[in-house]
Formats: sequence, C-alpha cells, structure tokens
Amino acid sequence: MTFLAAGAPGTPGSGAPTLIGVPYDATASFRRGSRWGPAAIRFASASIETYNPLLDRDLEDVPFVDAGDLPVEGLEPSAMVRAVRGSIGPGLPLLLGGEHTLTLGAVQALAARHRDLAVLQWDAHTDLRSEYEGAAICHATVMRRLFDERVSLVQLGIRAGTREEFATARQRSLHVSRAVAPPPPLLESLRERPLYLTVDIDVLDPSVAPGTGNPEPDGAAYADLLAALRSLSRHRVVGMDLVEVAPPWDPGGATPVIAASLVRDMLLLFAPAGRGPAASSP
Ligand SMILES: [Mn+2]
Repeated sequence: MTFLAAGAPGTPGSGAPTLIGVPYDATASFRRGSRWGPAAIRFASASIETYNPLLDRDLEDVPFVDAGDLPVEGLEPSAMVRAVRGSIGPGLPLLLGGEHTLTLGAVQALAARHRDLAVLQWDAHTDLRSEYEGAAICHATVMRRLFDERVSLVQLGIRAGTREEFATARQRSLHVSRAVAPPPPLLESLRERPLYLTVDIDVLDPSVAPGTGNPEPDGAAYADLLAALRSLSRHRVVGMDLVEVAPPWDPGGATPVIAASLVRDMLLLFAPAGRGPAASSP
C-alpha cells in the first residue's frame, strides 16, 4: 500500500481525513533534510502492512485522502504558515513534515474553528524560545507562538531546551513532562476538549529514528509513543501532524518506515471509521 494510492473511498474536500505534505525545512538550524520527509514517508508506506495486530484495525477500512504536497518551496516561514493554514479543509488533517514550524498554520486554522483547543506535543525539545537567531517564526519558537493562539499546550517526552524555556513551560504549559504518556487526571481533563496532536519524530530515541534534524539521546520507544497516543483514542482529535523526518540523515532508511507506521497508526486511532469495526461504506 502507498498513501498516495490508498484512501480511494474518500475524495478531497469530502470531509475524509486528509494527508497533506509540507516539504519545507528553510529554518532548520543544525542540518536540513526534512523537506524530503513527505516523499520518503510515502515511499516507505509501500513497505508496511495496512493491518496493525496490536490495534486490530486495518487501514483498508479507513477512508482517507492523500492530497499530495503543498507548494511551499522558497516561501518565507510566515508565508508557509499561511499556506498551511489555508490548506486545512473539512476533513481531519494529518500533516507530514517538513519542519515543526508548519504546526502553527494548522493550529491557527483549527483554533479559529474550535474553541478551547488543546495542543498535545510529543517532542524531545520544548520549542519555546521567544525568538531564535532573529527569527520569531521558526522550528525553535513554534510552540511559543502557539500561546498567541490562546490554546492550551501539553508537552510530552521533553528532554532538551534552555533553562528559560523550561521555566516558560512550567509557567505557561498545561503540562510538561519527560514521560510520553499523559497522566490519567490530565486525560480526564481533556475529555471534552478538541485536541490537536503534534508529533516530532525526535521524541523517539535516535536508535529508533535517527533521520531527524536535532537528535537527542534517551528518547522514547515506539511502543511507548503508541501507548500514549492510544490513551487518547476516545478523545476528540480534530487535527494531527508528524514532523521533522529528515531522510538524508538516516542512510539505513528506517526512519521513514517508522514514520509511515506512525501515520498508519494515527489514522487507525483517530480517523472516524477507524474507531469501530470495518465501515460498510464511507
Ligand atoms: Mn524536536
């Protein structure tokens, strides 16, 4: 199966869950390459099964659309963010990065539609700088910019950032932890709220997913991340992204395969028809 060829039952604009690639890495500070993330994830998707036995669900029962890539090459970061904002249609979006900055556009679109939006971020890094190397909108500041959108921020798997960023997180985030699992009281408090899930692939350990711009030691295992996502499977998820997959930094090619598996599992958990037995028709 490949994502571009899959999802035949859905049509763009129909309200079906929609994959949108954002091949953009212009603000990468250490090493670029995430612009090739969406293409590599789609290529790798041919190698994975549509069925996940752990979830006992099959992607063949989940109508979704792959809308291809946004034409964002060469844009300034603020223009890329606007393009992402404008791409969010009626269906549940799952954006494929690309650098983390794209999250701002998706959250702007969804915060305008859903009052009380909460953003759950799985990431090695806080991404809470007020600016970075003179830039207010970049991969190192994106979560800080979300505070301007009046959303609540939950930060999970966090293990890197400046002292100031951690102070900001403790002060302004709803929750920040080294652990990837949302604690039960937090899960309960989020029960009625619309949620946006953003997964930076670097939340995983570099031994699992080395193909990323800023790898950090001592990260999560895939099973831990999947369990954390699964704890939200009965919540109301209105948008998602998976960012910072940078294929050139993983010559072994595992990272895009892991990312494709994660895309499958996010669709299985949160796309509407994935919540029960096979849908008879979309
Ligand atoms: Mn990160």
